[in-house]
Amino acid sequence: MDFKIQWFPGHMTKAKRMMEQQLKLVDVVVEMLDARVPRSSTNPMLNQLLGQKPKIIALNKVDMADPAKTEAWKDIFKNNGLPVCVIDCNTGKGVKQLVAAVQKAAQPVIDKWLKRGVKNRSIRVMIVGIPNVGKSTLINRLVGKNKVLAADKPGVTRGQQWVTIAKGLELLDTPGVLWPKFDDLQIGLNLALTGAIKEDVYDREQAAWLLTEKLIASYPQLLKDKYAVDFEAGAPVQDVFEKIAVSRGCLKSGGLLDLDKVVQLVLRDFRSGKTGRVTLDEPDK
Ligand SMILES: Nc1nc2c(ncn2[C@@H]2O[C@H](COP(=O)(O)OP(=O)(O)OP(=O)(O)O)[C@@H](O)[C@H]2O)c(=O)[nH]1
Ligand SMILES: [Mg+2]
Repeated sequence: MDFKIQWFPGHMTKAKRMMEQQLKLVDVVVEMLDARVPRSSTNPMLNQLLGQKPKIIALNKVDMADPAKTEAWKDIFKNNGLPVCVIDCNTGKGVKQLVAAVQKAAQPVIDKWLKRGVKNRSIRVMIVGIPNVGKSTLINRLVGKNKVLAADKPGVTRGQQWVTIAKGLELLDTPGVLWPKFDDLQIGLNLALTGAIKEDVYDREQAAWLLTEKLIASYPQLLKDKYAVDFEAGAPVQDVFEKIAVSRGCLKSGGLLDLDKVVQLVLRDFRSGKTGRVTLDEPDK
């Protein structure tokens, strides 16, 4: 597979440097991952930056992910010794458990302060993750109002912002960070499909094509139900696109099928979870 992304390493380097500086100020780090792509959304540089600092994994957007695979991913993180919380920031499911996990992870630090006679210092938590994963939405959930800006496009949060979420708990919202190079092109594709990368830096047609290939192989029924089409196991993408075009009336003047429209449709439906609950990263690999 050859899926290219036009990249801007300069911007990413700056974000990484900012993250490094802020890390010194915090007690616990929450790495928010997209439950549809838990592997692809893990920052490969983070562990090295963290050193001994406790980290908690928050698998977000579980409402859009495949429930069985989410369970499997949860076990993988647990088996690697990482506390993991499964959350849905749109409804607030799992958010309380995440706060409890943060408090637990911070306990050793609190004990250390107490020994030194420091009593009322707040726990400082930093939330990191790829663009558009839901970091700001989580913070708004925790404070119960729209304290920070959140929207469905990557790159919404620009600067760092501290928010007090409860007595003794302060949270730092950070801009989404990606890394300069993907080890595997599949990672770039998965991040593009789930909305961490702006549409204008990759080939949408190719992305839609590869997504549909995956859906035909792993979630054929979802495609059939969503677009009211039928196809054989392993059907070519071209055929499925044409069937969707017919079913959805995607036509150009003269009655030709408008496959560009199908490309938009397939990508938009997937990104917003309308295709159904899909996990792109297989837990067994
Ligand atoms: N379905 C679903 N959508 C969510 C969930 N959490 C957040 N979102 C949506 O994801 C989009 C991005 O949310 P933000 O909170 O702005 O993401 P962010 O991580 O702060 O993004 P940047 O600031 O760009 O790094 C918004 O449209 C949210 O409504 C969730 O659990 N489920
Ligand atoms: Mg944000």
